[in-house]
Amino acid sequence: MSKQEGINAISKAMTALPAQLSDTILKHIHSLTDYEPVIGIMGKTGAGKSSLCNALFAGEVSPVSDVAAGTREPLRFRLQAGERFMTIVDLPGVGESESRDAEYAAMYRQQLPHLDLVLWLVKADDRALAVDEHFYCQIIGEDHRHKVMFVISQSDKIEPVSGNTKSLSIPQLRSIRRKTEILSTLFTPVHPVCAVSVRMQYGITLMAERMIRCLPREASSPVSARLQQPLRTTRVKETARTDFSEAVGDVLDSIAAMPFVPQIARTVLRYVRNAVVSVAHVVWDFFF
Ligand SMILES: Nc1nc2c(ncn2[C@@H]2O[C@H](COP(=O)(O)OP(=O)(O)OP(=O)(O)O)[C@@H](O)[C@H]2O)c(=O)[nH]1
Ligand SMILES: [Mg+2]
Repeated sequence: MSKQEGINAISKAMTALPAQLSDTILKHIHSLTDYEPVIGIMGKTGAGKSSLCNALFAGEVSPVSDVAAGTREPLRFRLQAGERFMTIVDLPGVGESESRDAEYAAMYRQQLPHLDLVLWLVKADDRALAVDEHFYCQIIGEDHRHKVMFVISQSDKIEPVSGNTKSLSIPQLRSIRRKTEILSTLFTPVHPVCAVSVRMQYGITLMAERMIRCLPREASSPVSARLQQPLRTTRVKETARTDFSEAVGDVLDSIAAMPFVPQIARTVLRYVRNAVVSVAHVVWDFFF
């Protein structure tokens, strides 16, 4: 299956449009298929950020900037899987000194608009949540909270820890549910709180499915393509497929709304819109 075949199929659904207009639309669809997502990751040091990224995403990781130890700059990693790229930004600050709040606020104001989603890890046995709450309230502006997804990490470390190294015990699962409720109350997050353990491979599939649902339309398919193979579940693919076809619909709508488009072309555009969206839905596999 090649990308070109997908493009051809979409192009066929637009034969009624003037060539110039369908070319413009195809160019936009091309850039949707090439979109390079950017995911931020936050949490205190040792929360399990690197471990979770490795559990979620496949591919070669290369640091983009090497920053000297001690400097608190976001670390960018570019992840390559085949011809596809994704960027992970390791964001500093949580649990550090309040005296640097102004500095962090400025850094986050600069970073957040460029991130598709931020995974915020809270270690299961970390009770110093006031620090996270302070940071969330002071540093992450209201208008970016929809980009934050809270994840309870290292769930196997929650009390009561047993000798079992394969799965969480029933009392631990109960503690996890309580911790989830505590975080939900404390942060009133836009998205549901997830719990994972990389060590025990607990909760990762569900977390990945929710992450795909939290992502903006244009980002869910490219992120799904970079997930570890077992995490590319039917649900992940269906969410991504629908998002992609709706993003294609958005392209047509925005072009139909442009002032230079002649009335007649606008009418044809509205007429073919749903057919194009349906084709995009079907040919998703050619792209991702
Ligand atoms: N028991 C257990 N340990 C884990 C889990 N995930 C990570 N760890 C361990 O926790 C430690 C910290 O994990 P990292 O992934 O390096 O954490 P980090 O947030 O990237 O840390 P910094 O980059 O230093 O901020 C490592 O020793 C991991 O092996 C988990 O699910 N369960
Ligand atoms: Mg790390």
